[in-house]
Amino acid sequence: MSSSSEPQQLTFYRFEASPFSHKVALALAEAKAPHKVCEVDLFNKPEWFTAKVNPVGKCPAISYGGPEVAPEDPSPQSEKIAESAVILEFIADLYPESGLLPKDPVLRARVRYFIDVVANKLVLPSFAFSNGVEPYENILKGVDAIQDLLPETGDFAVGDTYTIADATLIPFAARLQIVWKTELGKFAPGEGRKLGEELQGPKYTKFMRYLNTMMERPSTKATYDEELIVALYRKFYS
Ligand SMILES: N[C@@H](CCC(=O)N[C@@H](CS)C(=O)NCC(=O)O)C(=O)O
Repeated sequence: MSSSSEPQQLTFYRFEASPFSHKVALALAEAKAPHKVCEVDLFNKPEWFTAKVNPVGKCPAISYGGPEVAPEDPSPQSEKIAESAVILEFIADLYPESGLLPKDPVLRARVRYFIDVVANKLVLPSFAFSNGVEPYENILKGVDAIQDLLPETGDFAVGDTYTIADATLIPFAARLQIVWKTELGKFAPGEGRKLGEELQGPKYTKFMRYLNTMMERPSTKATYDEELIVALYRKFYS
């Protein structure tokens, strides 16, 4: 595939309810990046997806460049890119003026450090709690670490603009609310509610202020369908 400074066709293969796909949806929305969406049914994964898009079979993935073709039959001339963290950096590189990755090297390092903390200290404990293998206290430790990084004032995770650090945190932070509202998960009854009580208590004011602000942001509203996710959790945990 030839490279060019003008963004080319981009097809986003997603499973809408997935937080990893949500990261990419947020970055595309914030960059105002023209793209096509192809929903992949992960419960009934189509053969073409693994054969032609992502051999690992996971969403999100994108195809970039090459001719305009049907998403189910991507061109061999397009680049196929997987892994949400890689795709987010790619979108930031395609749209440098979006500010998704700041130009300043120090801010770039802070964005990447923030992303590392979210991945290791919030995402892993959140899945472990929902699968009934770790207590919610491990999530709170992750939120502590994130809260320490959040600024005292201002809306964003790092610096003065929306970055891929925000697009990485919001999908998982938003889904914590579903855990405490619905108690859907393999944890003991009442544990989800206790998590919610802790997070809405005085210790986590800064984190909740950040989250509430981000939930009102147009890119979040355009990409987050709580009912759809609750329906998936019901299917998954029943
Ligand atoms: N590390 C990957 C994780 C993606 C992932 O686990 N996606 C799940 C949906 S939440 C998936 O596609 N699962 C289907 C499968 O594993 O077959 C990323 O960040 O993109």
